[in-house]
Parts: sequence; C-alpha cells; structure tokens
Amino acid sequence: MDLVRVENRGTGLALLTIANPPVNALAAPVRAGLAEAIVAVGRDPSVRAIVIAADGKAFVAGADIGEFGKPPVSPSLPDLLQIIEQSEKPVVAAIQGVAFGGGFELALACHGRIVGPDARLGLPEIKLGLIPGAGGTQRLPRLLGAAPAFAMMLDGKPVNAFKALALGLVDQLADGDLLAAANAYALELADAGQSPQVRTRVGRFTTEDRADFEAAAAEAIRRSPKLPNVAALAEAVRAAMDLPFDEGLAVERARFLSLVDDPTSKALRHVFFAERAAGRIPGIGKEVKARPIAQAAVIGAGTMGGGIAMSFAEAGIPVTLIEVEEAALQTGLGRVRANYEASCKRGSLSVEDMKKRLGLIRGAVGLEAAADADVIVEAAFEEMGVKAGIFGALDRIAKPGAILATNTSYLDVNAIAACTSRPADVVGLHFFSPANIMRLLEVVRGAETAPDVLVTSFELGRKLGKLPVIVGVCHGFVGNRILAKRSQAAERLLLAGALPHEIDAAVTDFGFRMGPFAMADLAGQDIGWRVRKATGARAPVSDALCEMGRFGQKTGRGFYLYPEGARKGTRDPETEALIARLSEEQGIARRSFTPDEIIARLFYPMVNEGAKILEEGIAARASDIDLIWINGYNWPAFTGGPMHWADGIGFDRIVAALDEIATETGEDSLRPTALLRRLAESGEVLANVVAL
Ligand code: 3H9
Repeated sequence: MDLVRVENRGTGLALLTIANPPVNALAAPVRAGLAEAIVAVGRDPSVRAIVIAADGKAFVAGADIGEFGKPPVSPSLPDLLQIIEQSEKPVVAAIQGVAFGGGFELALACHGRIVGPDARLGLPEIKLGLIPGAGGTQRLPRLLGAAPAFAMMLDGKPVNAFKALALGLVDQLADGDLLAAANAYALELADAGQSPQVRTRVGRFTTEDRADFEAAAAEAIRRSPKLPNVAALAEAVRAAMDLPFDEGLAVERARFLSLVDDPTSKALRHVFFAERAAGRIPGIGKEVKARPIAQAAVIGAGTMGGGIAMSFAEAGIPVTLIEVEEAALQTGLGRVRANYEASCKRGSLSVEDMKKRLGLIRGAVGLEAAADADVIVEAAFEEMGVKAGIFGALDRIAKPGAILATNTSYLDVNAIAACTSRPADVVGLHFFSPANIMRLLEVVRGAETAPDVLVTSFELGRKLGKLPVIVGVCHGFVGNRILAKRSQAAERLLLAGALPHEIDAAVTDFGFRMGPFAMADLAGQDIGWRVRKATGARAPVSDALCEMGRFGQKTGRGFYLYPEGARKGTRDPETEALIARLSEEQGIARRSFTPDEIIARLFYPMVNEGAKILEEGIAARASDIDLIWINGYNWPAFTGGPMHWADGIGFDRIVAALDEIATETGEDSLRPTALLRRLAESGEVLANVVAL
C-alpha cells in the first residue's frame, strides 16, 4: 500500500495524503513518498499549488521514534523539508488532530497551515531527551520570538487550534471542510505569486526577546543539569537569532544527532515505548471488552479514599464516598473541599470546575450506599480483618457485575477475594499518595480476576489520568517490594559506615528529587516502624530513632534535625553517634564509601528483586518495573528506570558486586537470582526478558 497518495485534483491543485496508520509517523517510506511526490507535482505544469493532508485522526505524530539509533535512510526529514520549503509552488498543510514533533516541523516548512478545531500542535522532543531536529528550533523562533518559542519547546506541551491561531502559528482555523479550506488557501497563495519562503525564513528578534530568552535558558539549564538536551535547545535557539538560516539548521542537526546517541535520550525513548507496552496485558486479547463504569464508590474517607474520590470526580465519574460514621465522613469531605479550595487559590483550578467536581462527590454512611456502583474501591484501614469484613459485606450489597477493588498496599488480594463469592470480580487498585496527583496505578491481578475486570480496571485507570501497570499478587506487589530492598540496603550502608547525608547526596546526585532518609523524615518514620513491629521486621537505625520519638520533620528530629519547623534537615551529631554505636554493637568496622559504591549497594539489590519479580511472573516485563519506579517512587526517567539502568551497566558487574556484598554481610538473600546469573553469562539484557 502506498503510504503517500498523490491526487491531481484537476483544478491546479495536487493533494498529497499521508496514510501511515496509526499516527502517520514520518517513517522512511513516507519521507521518500512525499519527496518524490513534491518533485513530481512540481514538474507537472497542470499543478499550481500543493496540499499535504493525512488520513485518520492524527495529522502526523512526528518522526518515527523507532528509527532513532538505527542506520539512517534517506531522504532525511530535514532534506525532505528542504525540498518542501523550496518548492516553487506553494505547499499548504491541512492539519487535523495532532501535529507533533517532525509533524509540526513538516507543517512549519510548508508555506501555509490550516487547522481543524481538533488540531494540537507541539514539539515534544524534549520529553524524549531530544530537541526538534527538522528545523523546529529555527522556524518556531522566527514565527513566535525566541523566548516564547524556547518556552514552548522546553515544556513540550502542545497548543490547541485556537491558541495556535492566536499565536500566528497557523493561517486559518477551518470550522467546516478542512481540505476545502486548505485547497482554497493554497490556490490563493499561488495567485498572489509571492515567494513562499518569505514566511519561514525571516525573523525579527528584539533586544527584549533576546534578554528574556537568555534568562529563561540560564534558569532551565540550572534546573536540569543532567539533561544535555536543555542546553542543546538553548544553543539551537541562540543560533536561530545569531546565524543565517542554513547555518542555524546545521547547528540544530549536529546537536540533534549527538542527542540521539546520548544515554538520556535512549532512556527516555525506552520509557515512551514502555508506556505503550504496559497496555498489552499478557494472555488477554483485543476481543475482551471493558465493563461500563458510570458510577463509583470509595470506601474510607481518609486521605487515600478522599484522593481516589477526587480522581473519579476529575474524570467526570460520579462517586459516593463512604464512611462508617458521620463525623469521619464530614472530616473526609472537608479535606477534599480544602484540597480543591487550595487549588483554586493557587489558580490551578477554576471555582466553576471545583463546584462541578464537588457536585460529583456524594458522601454517605454505611456500605449499603455502594449498591449502585459499577466499581467500588475499598481504601479502609490496612488490616486483613477490616478488609475481610468489608468484602464480605460488599458481596451481599454490590450489584452483580460490579468490580470490587482493594487499595491495599501489601495484603494478599487473593485472600481478600476469597471473602466474597465472586473472586473473579475482585482486583487490586493500588493508588499512590496523594491519589489525585500521583500517576502510577498498580492494577493487581488476583489468581481468579476475570479478564474483563482487568481490562476495565486498566481502561478506568487511563480514564482517571493514571498510568496503570498490571502486577501480580505478592507482599508489597512490585513497587513496595522493591522499596523494601532499598530501605534494607540503606540501613545496611549506615551500619557499614556511610552517613545519612552521604547516602542522600549520592541518590539526589543520581537524579532523585530526595534521598531515602530525607524522604523517611518527610513521610514520618513511625509509619514504617508500625509496619515493622507488626511483621517482626527490623531496621536497627530507624527503629532506634523511633524509640527515641524521632519520627522526622513532624517531631523536629529524625535522621536529620529540623530546627524551628525547617523543611530541609541538617546533620545531627546525635543521629550520627547513634549509628556509630549500633555499628560497634554489631561488630562492624565502619569504612567510607564513594558515591558510586553507595549507588551500587543501594540499587543492585533492587535490580535483583526486580529480576526475582520477573522470574515469578509478578511483572510481565522489565519495562513495567521501570514505569512503576519512575512514576511511583521518583526514579529519574532520564535513566530509564532501574531495570533499563541495570541493562546499561551489564550483569557481569552487577552479579559480581552482589556476590561480594552477600559474602561481606553474610546475607544470602542478596545473592544474585538465577535470571541475573544467566544474563551475566550470556551478555543478554533484561529488556528482552518477557513474561517468564
Ligand atoms: C521527532 O519528531 C524528531 C524530529 O524533531 C526530528 C527528526 C529528524 N513514532 O500513544 P499511542 C505509536 S521525535 C513511532 O498508544 P494515543 C505508539 O508506539 C517524535 N511510533 O496512541 C503506538 O504503537 P503500538 C516527536 C509512534 O492515541 C501507536 O503509535 N513526537 C509514534 O494515545 C499509538 O500510540 C512525539 O513525541 C512516533 N512518533 O496517542 C509524539 N507516535 O500501538 C509521540 C506514536 O504499537 N506520540 N507511535 O504500541 C504521542 O504523543 C502519542 O502517541 C499520540 C497518540 C498523541 C500521537
């Protein structure tokens, strides 16, 4: 099938239609097809003007991301856009849906742009660790000014058709027939006889614009020292101001090509494809359809339950928030209202939207209020007895076909399902706190969860604006199970000789926003302490601090000191002396660790646990684990997540280090799992390990 159709409309107009489903990415055959077509219609004396349109919902989603890192196939996108821009006959883009990345750059190289009302235009390359590489950094500043263009490319967010028109990015917004409007405009340009390039190559940059750009660029580089594409973007935009067009293009191209090979972009491209792969649920085909969800109920109006109810309301789904008694319900509803009011005050929510959302959240006392719900999310106290009581009651109350979900973080979803006569309808929906903000949703597949319940849960998660990832049943599922390994490793490092601030610094330097100890102090150490006491687990340093009433920020002291309500902790000699004493008691000779050693000792045990999770089939693919840690635990996306990061290190190194730590500490649980040993021997990577 031709990926580019060429039609001579017989009115002096040639229509080139891109047909490369699902999103018309500019893969090599599309580029070749367009280049040939432009040359051919350029030679055709019956053609005076050209329109480029596309089939389907999207205009063009950009370059084909899958081609990056592979040997180049000509024509390159910049070469194609050069051909388009230099066409003697005006070329007009007719844009419906998304014109992203190279798709928008293609439109920018055309001499006219007409959009439909559903159009969205943007240059999201920054999110892939890249910069626009087909003229975007040169053409957009010429249209918008350097500072606004830099801002748009830096956040990578698209603008809608109306905004695009207001900004002068497009010539017309066609309310009716998009193609007819584009055809008419193309012929109009041909009749005007103006040199088409006038519109793309000339730019005027004021002193004020330049100053604004320089200030924004300096700030952006300061904030993202680990992302080479931010500095590259600034350089390319500066070139747009300072250099002739072709030289600016050359600067952009050179930066783009070096970024394609940079590990940060490889990692972010991995994340892009990981997010798409997460939607493929093992063993479940497209024929499985979701159940309709028109009404939800959330049980428990605590911080978690309230946040989950807010997520439903934000997605426009009416939700009943249920408590056991009126006072707790009112407190919960009050918290929800206060959260929305705070958003209004900050300006991130309009009063009208707040009212709309509050109107979708109804409070009720007693589980009977869940009778009409299509999905019921239990967010009650984390105790098996409590959950068993609730699911037993829901079994009587919920309507047939309702999905019964638990928001448990650790408990056995199969045991919860067994409290009902309909275990196929039971699933785990593990939201992360704050539930209305955090993107991750672990969808826990029980042994008997029905395929359509999983599909519904997955689609519901997406509707709630979350990133759902399917996981299996085990203590802590994927995220918290791996977190436990990091916490143990952090304690082990403290006793071996590292200090909290050294470990936190190594972790923030790696790219996390916070280190494990600053995080524990922020969240409150008493939570983990309570769980450990219930399960018989030990964390010598944290336990000792908790016994001294040092829970973290809320008590002014934890791993660090927080004098007078300070939010950033300072080193505390008392904590450090306590750690030294505990090392001594355990007969450990303290030594110092380099940041690299700290990272290896903290993260290799996590990688090992991830591999065990894969061996057990708790996660379907290594990239699912990456998504969980990036979206739920702040693992820096530019390293691709723990498993992708480990792939880059090599398993011979990781296996040797784990063996060494296991021998040194005498902890056999740290020995590399069979999968890691196999990878170390074969030189293979986790990226190729799927659903063992
Ligand atoms: C670029 O353009 C560089 C240039 O500046 C310079 C070049 C020299 N390539 O997301 P969905 C696939 S960089 C390849 O589930 P939606 C996607 O993998 C690019 N494949 O649908 C999936 O495949 P599968 C800048 C792509 O409706 C399928 O299409 N552009 C591409 O939720 C459906 O995708 C971007 O960064 C692509 N460019 O969302 C835009 N795009 O079914 C990236 C999609 O096998 N794309 N696929 O899993 C998006 O933002 C969303 O995909 C889009 C559709 C909004 C378009």
